[in-house]
Amino acid sequence: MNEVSQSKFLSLVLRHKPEEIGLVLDQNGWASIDQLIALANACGTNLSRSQIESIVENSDKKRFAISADGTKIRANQGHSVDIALELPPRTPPERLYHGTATRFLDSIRESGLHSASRQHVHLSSDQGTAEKVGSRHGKPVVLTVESGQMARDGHLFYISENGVWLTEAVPAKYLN
Ligand code: HQG
Repeated sequence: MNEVSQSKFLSLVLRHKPEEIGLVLDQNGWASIDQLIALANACGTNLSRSQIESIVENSDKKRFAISADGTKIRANQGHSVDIALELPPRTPPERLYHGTATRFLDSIRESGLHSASRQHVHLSSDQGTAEKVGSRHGKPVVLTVESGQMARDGHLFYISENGVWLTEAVPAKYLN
């Protein structure tokens, strides 16, 4: 299995379906690295400590973090499982960007951005990153979010370990 497949495997079990291999995440999304390796290998996905370290280090988006004591790993964002990242609320820049596909625009204009299966709506501080996120879904389009105004109106924003801005939902009136 190459590093990309291993990284996708980590995204699956650390963000969405830990139960698929019997992995247990704690309330903050951390998994024991030893347990992860044992369970992965038991279900036929070869994974070693050094391979995990290499994925964490080389992931283009810095998707995963290893705990300070080196025993645990978690995904920095993107979860659908109900865990608390325990990020402090942060004041966002005046504008943030969300990349999506053109086919979603009508629905987004009507009901705003919702987090779909994930815990948060994901926003980028630059348009280029947002465009890449959108192109995963089809013909990309970048929406501007009036995040400064949202924050003044009481909406909370967080920034993940890897620099992705997160908020619960974006009502349509804050979108351009
Ligand atoms: C869309 C990747 C219709 C939304 C990325 C998006 C990101 C609506 C899709 C992270 C809607 C959900 C997350 C509405 C939102 N009607 N469609 N009202 N509101 N949508 O994958 O933001 O590579 O759950 O626009 O880089 O694309 O996995 O979210 O198109 O950071 O590390 O519903 O995943 O990171 O799609 O991506 P997703 P996303 P990784």
